[in-house]
Amino acid sequence: MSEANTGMSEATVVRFDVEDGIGVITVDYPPVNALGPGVSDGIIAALEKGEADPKVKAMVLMGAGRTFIAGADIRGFGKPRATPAKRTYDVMDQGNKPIVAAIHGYALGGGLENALGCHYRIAVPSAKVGLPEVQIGILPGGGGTQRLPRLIGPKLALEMIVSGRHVPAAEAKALGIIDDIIPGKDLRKEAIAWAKGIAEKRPLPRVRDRSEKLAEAKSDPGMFDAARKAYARKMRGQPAPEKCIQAVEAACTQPFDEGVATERRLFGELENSDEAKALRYAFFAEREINRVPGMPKDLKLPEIKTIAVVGAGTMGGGIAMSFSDAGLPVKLVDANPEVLAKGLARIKANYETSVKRGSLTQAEMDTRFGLITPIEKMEDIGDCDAVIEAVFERMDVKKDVFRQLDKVMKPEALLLTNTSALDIDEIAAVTTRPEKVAGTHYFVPANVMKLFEVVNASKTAPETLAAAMKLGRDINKVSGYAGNCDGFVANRSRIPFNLEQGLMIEEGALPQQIDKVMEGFGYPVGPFKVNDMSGLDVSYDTRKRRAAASPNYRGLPITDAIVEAGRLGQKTGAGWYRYEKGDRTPHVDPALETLIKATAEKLKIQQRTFTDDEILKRLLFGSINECCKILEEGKAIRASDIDVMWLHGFGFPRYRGGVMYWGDTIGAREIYNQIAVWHQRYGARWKPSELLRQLAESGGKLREAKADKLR
Ligand code: 3H9
Repeated sequence: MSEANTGMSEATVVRFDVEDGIGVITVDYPPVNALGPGVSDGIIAALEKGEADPKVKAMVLMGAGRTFIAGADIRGFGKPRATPAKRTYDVMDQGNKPIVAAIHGYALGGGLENALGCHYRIAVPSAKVGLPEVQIGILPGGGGTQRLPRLIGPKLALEMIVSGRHVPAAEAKALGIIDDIIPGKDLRKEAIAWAKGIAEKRPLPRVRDRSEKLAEAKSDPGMFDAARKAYARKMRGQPAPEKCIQAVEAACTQPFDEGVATERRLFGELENSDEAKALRYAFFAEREINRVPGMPKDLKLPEIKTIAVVGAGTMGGGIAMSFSDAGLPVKLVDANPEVLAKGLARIKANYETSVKRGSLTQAEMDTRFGLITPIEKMEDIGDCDAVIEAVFERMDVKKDVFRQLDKVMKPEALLLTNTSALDIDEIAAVTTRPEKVAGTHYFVPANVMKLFEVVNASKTAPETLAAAMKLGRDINKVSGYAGNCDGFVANRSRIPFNLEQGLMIEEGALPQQIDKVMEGFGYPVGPFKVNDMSGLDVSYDTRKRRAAASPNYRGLPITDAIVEAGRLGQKTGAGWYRYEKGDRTPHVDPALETLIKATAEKLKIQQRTFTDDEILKRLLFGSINECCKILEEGKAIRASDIDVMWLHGFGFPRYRGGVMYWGDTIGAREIYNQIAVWHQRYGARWKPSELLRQLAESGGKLREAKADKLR
C-alpha cells in the first residue's frame, strides 16, 4: 500500500493511497467532513494523482470518521472568498477513470453534489443523502440542481431540493441516486472490492451526460407551477424555494453548462439574503444551545432507558407520545382508572388521525401505541430511570405526587416535573433527593412541539441537568437551559407579547389587523386565530384567579366581556372570529367589533387606530426587553438560546432568526428609545432593562448578549 499526502494545505484533511489498484481518497476533516479550507483542493489533487498513476484503475471517494461529507462549510458563507480555479465535479467529469462515492453517515449538500459528480454511488444501509441547502436559505450551488434531475427526473428532484429533506439509503436506491447498498462492516474494504468490479466498465456513466429523464418536464410542463403552489404557504416570505425551482427548471431547458451557470447566478443572489443570514444563525444557535457553561468535563450521566409519566391528561398523554414516537417504552401512570382509559383513548385517536392523514402507517401506529403501558399504581413504576410528572398545575397536588415518587422510585431515578410556572425548589424540597429533581417543560402539543425546556433548580445536580438535556435530545427535541423563575425562560419571555396583544384590542386594534400583521411577518397563523383554536376560556380562568389573588390586577376587561358573551373560540362557533358549522375557517365578525366598541365605551376606555408597524413593535419589543431582563438575572445562558426557544416553542418564523436576532435588524438603540417612550406613556410594564440600556449605549448586539453568571 502506498500512502501519500496530496499537497501542502490539504495534507491533513484529504488522504490518498492506493490499494489493490484502487485509489482511495479519504476526506478527514472532523467533525463532519464539511468542505472547509483545503478539502475541495485536496480532493482535486487526489483525483489528479489517481488519474496520472497507471497503477490506479478506479477510485473511491469516502469520508473518515462518522460521516461522508456534510456539505460546504456553512461558516464560510457570507464571507469573501476566492473563486476556485477548478471544481471537483469538473475534474471528475473530465477524468478517464471510474470514481465511486462510498457513503456512510451523511452525504448532504456539497457532499451529495460531490457524490453526484462521481460515476457511481454506493452506501451503507444507515446512510442518508440530501440537498438541504434550502433550509439555510440558499440552493445547491455545486451542480446539484442540474445533476439530480438528470439522475432521478425533475419531479422527484424538485421535491427533494425544495423540501431539503434527508433521504435514507434504501429510498435513495429506489430513486436511483444510489447504485448499490453495501453492508458497511468495513466500508473501505467493501468499497475497494466494489470499485474493482466496475474498474474496466466503459463508457463512464457521467450524470451530466444523461438527458432521458429530463423529457419528463416536456410531458408535464405544469410540474414547476405545481411545486410553486405546493410550497407557497409553507415557504412564504422566503426567496430560496422559488430559486430552487428556477434552477431545476433551467436543468430542463438549458444545456448542462448553461444550467450550471444559472444555478451559480441564483446561488449568488441568495447567499447574502437576509433570510439566508437568519437561517444560518438559527443553524448554529441550535447547536450552541446544547452547551451549558461550567459543567464538569468528566460528568458521568445516569443512563435513562425506562421512563414513566405521571398524569394521563392531555399533557401527560402528549408527553408519553413524545417517548413512544422516539421508539422508547414509557409507562403512563394515573391513579384514576377512568382518566387513564380516557388518556389512552386520546393517544390512540391521535395516532389514528395520523394514519388517516397518511403521515403514519398502521404498523408504525401499532408499534408506537404498543410502547405505552398504562399503570394504575405508583409502586409499579419504581424501577424506571426517570419519571416526568404532568399532573394538575397546583402546588399542593404536585407536592403530593413528589412525596409519593420519592418513596417509590429507586434512589438513582430522576424526578422531573413538567410544571410551566411553579417553583421547582419548593417541589424538590418535599423529596429527600432535591439534587435529582429538575424541570422538563414541554410545549403544547407535547408530542409535536420541539422545545424541551430544562429547568435547573437551585439544588439540581449537574448530572441531573445534563441527563435531562440529553433526554430531550434523545427524543428529537431541542433542549434549552432555563433557570428557576416565574414562567422560566420561554413563557416568561413571551408574556409581554400576549399582554400587548390583549391591550391593543382594548385600545382599538382589531384581531384581524393584528393577525394580518403577524402572518405577514411570517407566523403561519396569527395569535388571535391561535387563541380561537385553543379556547379563550383558559386564559380567562387564569385572569380571574389572578384578580382574586391580587386586588391591583388590571386584567383585560374587553377580552373578558367577549368570553362572557359566550365567545370561547372555535368550539362555540365564535371567538375573535366567527365560524360556520363544521368548518374551521375564521370569518371576520362585525358583531365582535360592535361588542368591543360597546364595552370600551361602557368602561370609558379610549380607542384609536394603529399602524401595522406599531402593532409589530408593541408585540415584540416588550418580549425583547423581557429577554434582556432574563439574561440580566442569569436565568438564561445566552440570547441565541431564547431565539431557539421561540423557533421551537412558539412557531416564530425561522427565516427571521428569533426575536433577539430580529431585534438586531432594528437595533438596540432604537428599541431602547421606543421602550423609554412607552415607559413614560404606559408605566411600569415598559421599564427598560439595564442590559438593553447598556447595549443601546455600546452599540452591542442583542443576539450576542449572555448572562454574566447563571443563578
Ligand atoms: C452546501 O453544501 C452548499 C453547496 O451546495 C455548495 C455551495 C458552493 N458546515 O449537527 P451536529 C458542525 S450548504 C460547518 O451537532 P449531528 C456543527 O456546527 C451545506 N459546520 O451533528 C457542529 O459543530 P459544533 C449543506 C458544520 O450528528 C458539528 O459540525 N449541508 C456543518 O447531529 C456537528 O454537527 C447542510 O446543511 C457544515 N456544513 O448532525 C448540513 N455541518 O460541534 C448541515 C455540521 O462546533 N449539517 N457542522 O457545534 C447537518 O445537518 C448536521 O450537522 C448533520 C450531522 C446531519 C450533518
